[in-house]
Amino acid sequence: MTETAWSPNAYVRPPRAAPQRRRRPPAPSHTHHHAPQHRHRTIFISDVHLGTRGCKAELLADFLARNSCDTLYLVGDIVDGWQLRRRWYWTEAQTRVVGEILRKVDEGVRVVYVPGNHDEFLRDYCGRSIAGIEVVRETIHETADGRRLLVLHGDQFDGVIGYAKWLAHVGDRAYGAALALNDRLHVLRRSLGLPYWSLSAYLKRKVKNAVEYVSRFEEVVARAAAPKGVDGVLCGHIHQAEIRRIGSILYLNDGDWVESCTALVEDARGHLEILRWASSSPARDHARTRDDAPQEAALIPI
Ligand SMILES: [Mn+2]
Repeated sequence: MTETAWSPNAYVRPPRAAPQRRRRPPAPSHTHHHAPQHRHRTIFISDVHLGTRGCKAELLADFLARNSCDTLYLVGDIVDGWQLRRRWYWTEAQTRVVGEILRKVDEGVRVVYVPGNHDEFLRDYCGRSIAGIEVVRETIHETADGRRLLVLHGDQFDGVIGYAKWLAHVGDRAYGAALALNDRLHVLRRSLGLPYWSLSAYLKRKVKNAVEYVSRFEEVVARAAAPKGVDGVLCGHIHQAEIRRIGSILYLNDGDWVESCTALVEDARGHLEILRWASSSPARDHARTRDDAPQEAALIPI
């Protein structure tokens, strides 16, 4: 038999003739390296927050195993140093994410790490290479069709935005939960003789602020990029994937792997698009039950 069907049952790992020359990361048992690969020129991901419960490590390991590229950009907040200082939270799936990234390095993929505010401890190593990964403060990516994109995390603009950054995380889900809580709160306040106060109305105002925060962030980033003579800017930080033109600048955000599970990908012709892995992956249902904590995800600060 010359052809082997690539089904999990038919595949038998051939015996190794000689010891491997290069030490490889442990092979993840649940991801499917023989599965069809989605081929990209470039993959951008950020805001993975490894070390937190909110991190969708299962989905990300699956995404990395099934998507190949020439260059992988890690656009900050990949490891959550803030969280790890408080309490160590690490799972097998998170180890697999690290393994999949190192596997790409071994396969010859150029991996570039632009540290964010949660992994700012890595900013001390900018200009160095760690485990084959280039660490840089910010960089320029040139697309296949010759456009120049400034790549940075985005936290440097927090100070000029003027909205509390945690508001960006008060989403619809928290609002829905608040509506249910609102009635019970009302009963409690009445029994204590307190006047009516609407938690849901309070949060609705906050959500409106969150929307304003996001659009303001996008405008501030685009405005900062314009004088640098680039065609666009790519960042993360606010956990909101986006591709839109702001003035003369193409604003791109690759989203996050805490809530939306998004990556930004470029194809061989320079076409850029947002990839939403959670809604397209067969691993989704599996991951939802094992590696998901939606109520905590909303609490991770950007
Ligand atoms: Mn950040």
